[in-house]
Amino acid sequence: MKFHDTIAAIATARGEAGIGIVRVSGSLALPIAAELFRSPRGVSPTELPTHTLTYGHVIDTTAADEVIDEVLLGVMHAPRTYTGEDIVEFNCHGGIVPLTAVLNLIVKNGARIAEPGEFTKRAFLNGRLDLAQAEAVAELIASKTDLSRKIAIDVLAGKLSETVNRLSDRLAGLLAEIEASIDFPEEDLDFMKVEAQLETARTIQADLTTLLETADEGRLITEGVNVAILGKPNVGKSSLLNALVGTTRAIVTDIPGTTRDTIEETVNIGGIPLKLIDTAGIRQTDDIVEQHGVERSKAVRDRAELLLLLFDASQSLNDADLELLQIARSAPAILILNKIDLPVVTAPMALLTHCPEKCVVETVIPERKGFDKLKAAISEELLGGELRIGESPIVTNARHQEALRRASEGLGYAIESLENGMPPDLVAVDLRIGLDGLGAIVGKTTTEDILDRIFSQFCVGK
Ligand SMILES: Nc1nc2c(ncn2[C@@H]2O[C@H](COP(=O)(O)OP(=O)(O)OP(=O)(O)O)[C@@H](O)[C@H]2O)c(=O)[nH]1
Ligand SMILES: [Mg+2]
Repeated sequence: MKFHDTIAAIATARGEAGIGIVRVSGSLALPIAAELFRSPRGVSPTELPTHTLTYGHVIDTTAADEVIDEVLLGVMHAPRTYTGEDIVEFNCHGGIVPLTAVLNLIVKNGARIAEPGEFTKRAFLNGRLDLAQAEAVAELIASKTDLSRKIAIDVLAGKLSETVNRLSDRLAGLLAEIEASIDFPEEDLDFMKVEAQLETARTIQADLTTLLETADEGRLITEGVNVAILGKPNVGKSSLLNALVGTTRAIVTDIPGTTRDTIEETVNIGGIPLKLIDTAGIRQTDDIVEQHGVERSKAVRDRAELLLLLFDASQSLNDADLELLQIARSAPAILILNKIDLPVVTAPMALLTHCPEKCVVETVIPERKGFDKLKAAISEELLGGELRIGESPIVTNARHQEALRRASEGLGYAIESLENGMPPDLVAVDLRIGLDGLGAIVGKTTTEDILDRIFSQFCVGK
């Protein structure tokens, strides 16, 4: 695809840094560089070999050749570039003023400021990346843990697309076979043939399901989970937050009712970003501020995807404890029996009689005693144990999950139709829904407005 305009943007983050990059892509990239850039050797950017860096200055020719910045100019000729077009990159000094000055000169010479994600959109439209790979670029940039980085880099390398394309090819093969029996109807009486088609459809469906099953885990890894820390006053909730975060984020005192408002902090446990939410201790109180805090704790409890429920081993269970145990019976929760360094009044068994299905972890939070077990219990509760990232790709993107679901649904209907001896043209319709779903992941069957929505979420300059 050929675009008529040349786009430019500051590709690095705003703020002060050693370098900052202004990227230009399009047919005017080299002529614009020739206009603005002077090397001491007097070589014009149009004569520079591709994929090289050259030292020089950016000059404003309309202001008596004023030097704007000292730069390294990167020159990359189409088609082996990120966008598939000619690209030049001005490696400037990393401050917003020099960068903006260079960008303004580029625009004055005929480029247009790029929309968010427009470089990557061009890369997609020029066939340099498929849609799943293009989205992985944004996911890589936004990754919060090393694990989400690893997954994104795999998708960028084409691991997910390969799997999806293979599934797609198999489905297309089946569709071709079934369409052939529409054209030659006498053959659809062939029982053996329908059995073989069913078998093929079922194996494709099984592989599709395996891929789809990675999605819940995958989204957990990239998006993280809300984890509420709940318990009666003084049980050690804020101490737990601080210990897991590794700093004194929340105030800890021996006065019950210390925490009044919710405090949130993200930590990485077992590769999953957990948004820990410390709450006010739950009790009946006349203090207005504390009452609001208690209300807020209950609201947090409702939107959390995992509850860490704290109990004090040195005290007997009270009404607030019993209420939490009641909640734990029907919610994802880990029971933490804290302060086991003190004379023990409440034993794990006392909690287990109320919630026999749950895991109880005994801790001494200030000493981090029991933390390995706690972290293992959190991973177990969220993922059912260790993360399985290996050869097969993991789906982390909501759009991909939805498309796979659609594909699986279409294929499911096709299988049903085959089982019930429906005419092949009906089976074909369902198979096409399946193919469309798979095609949407890599961008073969994606509409313009979906593309716009995807790329508008990118940062500027990418
Ligand atoms: N002995 C002992 N003391 C602990 C332990 N964990 C926390 N504490 C102490 O218990 C007190 C209360 O701790 P916090 O973390 O403020 O308790 P909290 O649940 O946040 O209390 P509120 O904010 O009032 O609801 C502090 O003095 C902590 O040092 C423990 O395992 N053993
Ligand atoms: Mg507290």
